Amino acid sequence: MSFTGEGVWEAPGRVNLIGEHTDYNDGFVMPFALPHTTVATVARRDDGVLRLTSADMPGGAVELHVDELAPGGPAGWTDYPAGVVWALREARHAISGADIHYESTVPTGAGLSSSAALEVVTALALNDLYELGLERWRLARLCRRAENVYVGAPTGIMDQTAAACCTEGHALYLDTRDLSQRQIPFDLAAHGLELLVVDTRVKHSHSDGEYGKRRAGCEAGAAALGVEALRDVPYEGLDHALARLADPEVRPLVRHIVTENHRVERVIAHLEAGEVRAIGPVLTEGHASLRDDFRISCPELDLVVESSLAAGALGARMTGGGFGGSAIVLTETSQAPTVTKSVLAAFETSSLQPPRVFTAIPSAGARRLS
Ligand code: GAF
Repeated sequence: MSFTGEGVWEAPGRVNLIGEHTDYNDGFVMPFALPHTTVATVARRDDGVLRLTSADMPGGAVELHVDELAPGGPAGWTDYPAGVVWALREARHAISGADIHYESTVPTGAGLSSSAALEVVTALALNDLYELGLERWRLARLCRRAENVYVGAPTGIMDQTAAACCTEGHALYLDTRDLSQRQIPFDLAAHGLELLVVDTRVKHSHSDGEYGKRRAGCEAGAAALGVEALRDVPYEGLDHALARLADPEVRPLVRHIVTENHRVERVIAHLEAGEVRAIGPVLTEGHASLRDDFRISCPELDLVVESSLAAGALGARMTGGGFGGSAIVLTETSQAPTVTKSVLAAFETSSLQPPRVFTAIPSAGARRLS
């Protein structure tokens, strides 16, 4: 640490329980925050300098001038906080500089939204220090703009909203069209259940371009069907909609989005009825749809799903953007060691590096610590 900040803030990583790739289709998502967080120690500056350091990144301090920030700058971890400052200033908030030091326990490259944690902790700290008075959903929107325009990643708004708005013991049901939200109680331990996160520790190199292609395919589907977004295709009208789509590449993308939105609603209904075990098969169905229709799984993620189900897990699916990263596994707490052993053994048999397995505890969203 090279300075004493005016305050300390943190923002979490997330897993998504259900609702994958629906967020850029105006659809529904259901993430919850992990206890893993990015902590930022922050002090204001009035000389126009943004000085960034990280305990986790080599290379020492990076100094940028806030009035020179522009999309297309140097690629690297500092793009995320710099993008947030750029987005705040673009929205006419007078940020005149800051010293920020980061330390993070959010695994990077694991599909657990370490970049959104970095963005949101920066936005929240500057919101407080500069007394901007922006609501959390607005901060999430600015962070998404930083990611889309400054960083250049065409993501939706799920991850930033999860980091900004999740609350302890809940999953966040978010309608990504109007950003309305509901906190859904999600206390698996009280039901004798556990949700494991299995980080495969692989990231397939084509992931970035493929995300954009899926997004473009969904937009082509919406245009062909004459709707604003695929969210507007009703589940009951899916067969009719599919019959109207000429492009065989687009059809399965549309089927995934429409069925996935329906799966979010089914999961909510089960949770609200106290039928927590019943969400397992819905999660597994979601994985099959991501694997076969959206085609963003990979052998390692499929192996987690197959080996955990074979050992008695109630449901399993990949989570996040895909092509590597993490899967989630719902299991009876009593079965968790057997399920974990089965997954580890399957990876060993396939000569893959051992995945990292931990229990997901629904945790707090971004907050000021001191
Ligand atoms: C990534 C993106 F950042 C999110 O916006 C979302 O689309 C997700 O992939 C897939 O559901 O995490």
